[in-house]
Amino acid sequence: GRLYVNRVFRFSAEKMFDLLFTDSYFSRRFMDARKISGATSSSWQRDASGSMKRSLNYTITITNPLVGKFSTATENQTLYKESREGHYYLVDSEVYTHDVPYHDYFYTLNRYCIIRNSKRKCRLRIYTDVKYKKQPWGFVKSFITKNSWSGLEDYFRQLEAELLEEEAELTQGSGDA
Ligand code: YK8
Repeated sequence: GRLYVNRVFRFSAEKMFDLLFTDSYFSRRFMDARKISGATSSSWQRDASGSMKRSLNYTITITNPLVGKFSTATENQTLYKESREGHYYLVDSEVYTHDVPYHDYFYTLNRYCIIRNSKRKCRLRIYTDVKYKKQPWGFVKSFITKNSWSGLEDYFRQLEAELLEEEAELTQGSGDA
């Protein structure tokens, strides 16, 4: 896998969780910017193992010329019970893109780790891996992996940039920059 984001932000761990994993103004605006439309999400619900789960459905717009312009997608998120509110959040997110070539072979696993640094600082780490449900031919596999990395890199680079902008806006208002 790859580590796409690994950085300290000047807002609390709790704030980071709210921005990324609730129906926040930030996440809605980010989806608009990425042309992700028709999003529906369930609320966080505890499962039998004690972890929290929710799922999202949406339509993504794809810029890769090898693929159709749109695909529906499902994202299943797990907030592990090892998480500690305000201190440490571990979220795994499995993303299935239903309408791309070879969609039945692979999905993407994004692991988000938010760690409290101080009252108003946290570290965000995002680790990504392309997972296979069945083994495709070698050349198909490298094709899928290569095309996934480029799309993911672009996505997380923009997410990091938008978070930095949010940070700038928040610190401006509080006068302790
Ligand atoms: C989530 C991973 C692969 C997929 C795409 C498929 C290439 C198909 C390969 C063929 C288009 C928002 C991606 C990037 C679409 C976007 C997905 C996003 C960014 C040619 C063999 C959607 C995070 C996420 C996870 C997986 C990404 C897809 O929050 O290349």
